[in-house]
Amino acid sequence: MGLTIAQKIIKAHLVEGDMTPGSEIALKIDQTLTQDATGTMAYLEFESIGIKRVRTELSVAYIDHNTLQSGFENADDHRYIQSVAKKYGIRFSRPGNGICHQVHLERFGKPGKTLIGSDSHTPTGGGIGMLAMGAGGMDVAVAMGGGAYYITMPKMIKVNLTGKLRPWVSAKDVSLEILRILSVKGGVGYIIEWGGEGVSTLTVPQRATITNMGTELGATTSIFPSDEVTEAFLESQGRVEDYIPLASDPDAVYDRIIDINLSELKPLLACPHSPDNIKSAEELSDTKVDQVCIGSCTNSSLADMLKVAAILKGKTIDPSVSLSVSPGSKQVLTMLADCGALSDIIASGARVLECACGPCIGMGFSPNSAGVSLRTFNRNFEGRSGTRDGQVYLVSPEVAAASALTGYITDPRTLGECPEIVMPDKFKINDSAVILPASVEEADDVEVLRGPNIKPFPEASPLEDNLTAPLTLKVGDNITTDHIMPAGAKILPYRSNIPYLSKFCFGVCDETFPERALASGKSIIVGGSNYGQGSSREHAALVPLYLGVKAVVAKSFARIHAANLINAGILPLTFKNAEDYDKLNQGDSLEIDGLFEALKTGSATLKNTTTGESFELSCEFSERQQKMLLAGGLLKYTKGE
Ligand code: MIC
Ligand code: SF4
Repeated sequence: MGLTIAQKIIKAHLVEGDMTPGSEIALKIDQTLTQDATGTMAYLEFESIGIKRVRTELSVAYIDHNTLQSGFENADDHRYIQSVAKKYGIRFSRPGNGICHQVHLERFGKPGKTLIGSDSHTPTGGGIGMLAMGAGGMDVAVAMGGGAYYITMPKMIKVNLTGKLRPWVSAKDVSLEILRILSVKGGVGYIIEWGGEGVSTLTVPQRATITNMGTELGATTSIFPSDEVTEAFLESQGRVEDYIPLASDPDAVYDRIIDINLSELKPLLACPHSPDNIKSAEELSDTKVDQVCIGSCTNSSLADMLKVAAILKGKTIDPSVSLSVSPGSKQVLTMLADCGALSDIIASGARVLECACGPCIGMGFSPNSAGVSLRTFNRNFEGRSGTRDGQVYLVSPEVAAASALTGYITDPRTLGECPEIVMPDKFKINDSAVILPASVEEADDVEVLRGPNIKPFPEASPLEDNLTAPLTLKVGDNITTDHIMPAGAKILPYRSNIPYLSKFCFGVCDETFPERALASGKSIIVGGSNYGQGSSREHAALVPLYLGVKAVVAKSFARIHAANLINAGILPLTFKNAEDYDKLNQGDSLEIDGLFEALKTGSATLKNTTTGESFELSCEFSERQQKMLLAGGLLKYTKGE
């Protein structure tokens, strides 16, 4: 039987397990990336493993999230990451060099390689034919130490593309269309492979926009073939030697095939507060817009920025709109400046922000109260913008620029002819903002610089056979990690200070939770389906761990968050009958007895001692996961404690 592209890369990197969908497999990881908001914790964990130098082909530490430096905290963390990178053999991408996924695509990604990153949008690398996955910091730490990365062997979806995007319609609209078809849970357990004759019409940055937002589908990752378009991109980045062709076998088997005709797509938006709440721009054209933000790892390539500049050229944005533009990398910004497009953006009235995540993670540029904000980003979860009642819509750069000019949600097709942009044959290469690590000989003398904001991280105690604890929080479906552990300018600087962060845990849902959980000592959380969707932040597990959470019982879990819970030593258990969710109430006293046996049989009984009812839970874990849970998490398991 033929293989898909992803299956070929998996086969070439398989170190344990067999490739039957649903079973656990272990993969050799060629490259890792971290960003600063998850990186500090990942490097603290890496240090605690006690290895002298990373064992990957390439590891890069990016600084792109926490760039505000409104106090010493971020600056200290940056220094810490820079010194750790120097000591342990990791390249350090300085603040200002750009968003990790954009820079990695430009300078480091290689078709056919495996990459894990402590950021959920690592699948951006699938645009260049990499098997690139988001992971928790601990998993990245272990991979840097040469350990394998464990996933459940995914099933395969093929999206068969035909036709060609029409003027004013963009790769972002392809992402929004697949979200409309599949929803934010539709990709869970799958790798999404993009194929068909339409693929050759898409550039690498367009492909990367699409694989980037595969994360919003819950997919393990998304991937494109590596073809002449990939080769041309690598050539223009001065690294054609990294090219290898990659295609699926003609008789490759997919679990599901979805057809999308690119020629039929139109400009779309994801409405508040979910990336799968899709409407067309023409339907929403009466909606007044207060703010427009262009950038993020989804839409900050040179081509996207040139398109925006061409739309804005010679015009002024509507007086009621505030527009921000954050180019994705120093390379993009430099080339925009060199060709004069940056001047067109500035002259239109835009505020040009640094090459970083910026508003996407609530680092400034929060909208006004109840403000309508159009963003070329990938997530519009409630409160993520920093304004609790902000109304965030996800859009393409074309819709963003058009709407900034008119002050209303605008279908850009109403603006007349779409301006043509000319892409250069060669990108401007200057890697001076990537600092190389010390040599093996010099590494011992490098001192790791720690600031006072770094506090020890919590570690779980080994699993106990009986868990008796109150239900301290009950939440609904699609709870995101932004609900569990919010980000934003006020909180992000404390990512290496779990005790401080814990005060904000579940703040969007219930501000009283942290106090209640601490007072209870041990507790259990109950959730709906797709619990923990969104980011890879392991803080969404470490902070509940600190607050005494021992188990989360949900209808289903998002992939990375479930792994983070197990890594932290918290039990993710699922209802065997989803209706049992309705029979539990916040404040109930719960008991799960015989956990050691339950791990072996895969079934546990949850007793609600308040009502006297009992429910069956699925407690199915691989042997490795069982050992981790028994030991009290991944680090203890890895160190053999
Ligand atoms: C995000 O987009 O939510 C983030 C911020 O990039 C996160 C990582 C983090 O929380 O630090 C992600 O996507 O994994
Ligand atoms: Fe940064 Fe936003 Fe991308 Fe996350 S989604 S990596 S915050 S740009």
